[in-house]
Amino acid sequence: MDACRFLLPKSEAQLSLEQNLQGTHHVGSSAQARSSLVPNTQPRDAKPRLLLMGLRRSGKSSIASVVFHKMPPNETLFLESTTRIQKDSIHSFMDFQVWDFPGQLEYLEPSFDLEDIFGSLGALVWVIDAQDDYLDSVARLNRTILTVQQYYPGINIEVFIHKVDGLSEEYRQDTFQDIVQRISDELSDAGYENAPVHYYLTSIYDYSVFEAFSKVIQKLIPNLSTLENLINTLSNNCGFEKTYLFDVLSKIYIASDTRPVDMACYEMCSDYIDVIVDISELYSWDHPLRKSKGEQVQEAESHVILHDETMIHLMEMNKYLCLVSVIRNPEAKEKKGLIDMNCRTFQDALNEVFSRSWEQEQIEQAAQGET
Ligand SMILES: Nc1nc2c(ncn2[C@@H]2O[C@H](COP(=O)(O)OP(=O)(O)OP(=O)(O)O)[C@@H](O)[C@H]2O)c(=O)[nH]1
Ligand SMILES: [Mg+2]
Repeated sequence: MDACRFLLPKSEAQLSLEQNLQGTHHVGSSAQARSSLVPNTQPRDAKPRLLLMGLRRSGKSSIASVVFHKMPPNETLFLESTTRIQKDSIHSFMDFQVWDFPGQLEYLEPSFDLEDIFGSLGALVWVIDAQDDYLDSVARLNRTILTVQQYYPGINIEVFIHKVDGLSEEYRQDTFQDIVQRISDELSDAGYENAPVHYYLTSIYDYSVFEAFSKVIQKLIPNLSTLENLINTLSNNCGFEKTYLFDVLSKIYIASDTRPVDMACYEMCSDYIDVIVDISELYSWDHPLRKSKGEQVQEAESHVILHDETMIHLMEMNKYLCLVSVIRNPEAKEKKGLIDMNCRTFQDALNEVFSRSWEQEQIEQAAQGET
């Protein structure tokens, strides 16, 4: 394994990876300094909101804890039932909020203000326990969709058919088909054809919940197609088989090239981030006698060559994001310098995309202020 860079004295970038690891920038740390490259001009309440809803014990809090708080899946067994809405502010490449609802909350009753709950553009993530009887959950989801759609047609509805780890492959597919059918039938009976509802098979015991959340978050990123175009150009020029742009802490990928996602590839890249974060934790501490041998690169960078000559290449892009690529070309190790250079060019373009959207928001806000 070629991880020699991580034996060098600590660079600023390694420090930021550590900070990410310690979770200092994540939930509830609004005082944390932000990278100047990441837009932060939205008013607090304009952050996109993800609502986690579903019946009791369907797995909502477990999903939020595993994805955003790095809780090991087994420990979710000890989570208590949620009694009030849990609001998490996530500060990352894009600020957003995750609201975890108590299963028993009757939010459609007139005493609840729909504007308060659904008013901020985002996604409604409905969690269905696939190991349990799901008819009630489907009925309640349909009622929610029909109510919400009248007032907020722009909201994305994402259905997590959850806890599928306990189901056989065949039963999983049958359950999936059955749920999709029931929801679309009921909605079209109510006169609502082609509802924008998307379905995912998920479990906290594998990567499926990260993959599903990645898809949910990607729909909220305004520059997604620009990011995908940039990644496609990079991948084609460097012969990458698959490239992901990851949020380091949650390991959600915010964009990838447009080739089909291969789960094994995603798992490999996601695990590699853990390896690098662990290694930088071990070796990047300050040593009073250690002196830098020369100029240090700003961002953490590493690659590893596996037994079948596949190369995994990782480069930190900014405080929150890193680019991980899989290259199945034995010649790649001779062209490492070229790969690094192309990734740096991509990094410049990426940061320009973010700074541009930041400028755009400032212009929009100034225009709003004038009117
Ligand atoms: N097998 C399996 N169990 C899961 C999964 N996700 C959650 N669970 C279990 O489901 C149980 C309920 O999880 P919670 O996250 O507390 O459910 P909730 O939807 O937040 O429940 P309320 O707060 O009561 O609405 C816990 O024992 C979890 O360990 C999963 O993917 N697979
Ligand atoms: Mg809960």
